[in-house]
Amino acid sequence: MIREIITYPNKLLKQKSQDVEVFNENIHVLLEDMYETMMSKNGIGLAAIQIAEPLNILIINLPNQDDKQVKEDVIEIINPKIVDKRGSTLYTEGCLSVPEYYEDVERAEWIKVEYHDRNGNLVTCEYDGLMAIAFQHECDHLKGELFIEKLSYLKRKKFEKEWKKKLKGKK
Ligand code: Y12
Ligand code: CO
Repeated sequence: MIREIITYPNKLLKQKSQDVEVFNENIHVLLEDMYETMMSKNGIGLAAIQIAEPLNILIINLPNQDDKQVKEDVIEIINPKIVDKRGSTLYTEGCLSVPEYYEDVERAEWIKVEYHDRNGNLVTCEYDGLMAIAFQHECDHLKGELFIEKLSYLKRKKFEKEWKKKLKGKK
């Protein structure tokens, strides 16, 4: 089922998510909902809190070599931990909870992570490139943080002004 994506400045986005304790059918249904919701908006990553579910769950589905997103490539990530990180890289990020806004963000270039899959199996992986960036962006959602909080003071001020104007225009 396609769910509503909550957008900035909804306070729920500031909430810290909780670990999944039981890997049951409810979690599988939530993962399917997240996938349908993300695909419906052409996203490549989504955290559960973005559909108002405060659980440590995220999905990432990067385009393949043919620039296509295929469901077989979706990575379902539960209770993630970034256990090591190195280097730094700059990438122009976007977020389905801050639609139509993109800005450069600095992140670690390489990360080592641990997480559980949908059946509770522990996975250890190393990522770089876009996957490392997406993973860090989504993990921030689980801590109640958005990429706009990483902007410089002046960029954030400009963003807030533009966002207020945009929200007023929607009334
Ligand atoms: C690199 C940087 C950030 C991420 C996090 C995941 N971000 C997204 O998936 C962003 C998707 C996005 C999609 C949009 O398109 C539609 O909504 C149709 C979009 O455009 C508009 O809002 C108009 C903005 C962002 C992963 C990797
Ligand atoms: Co986001």
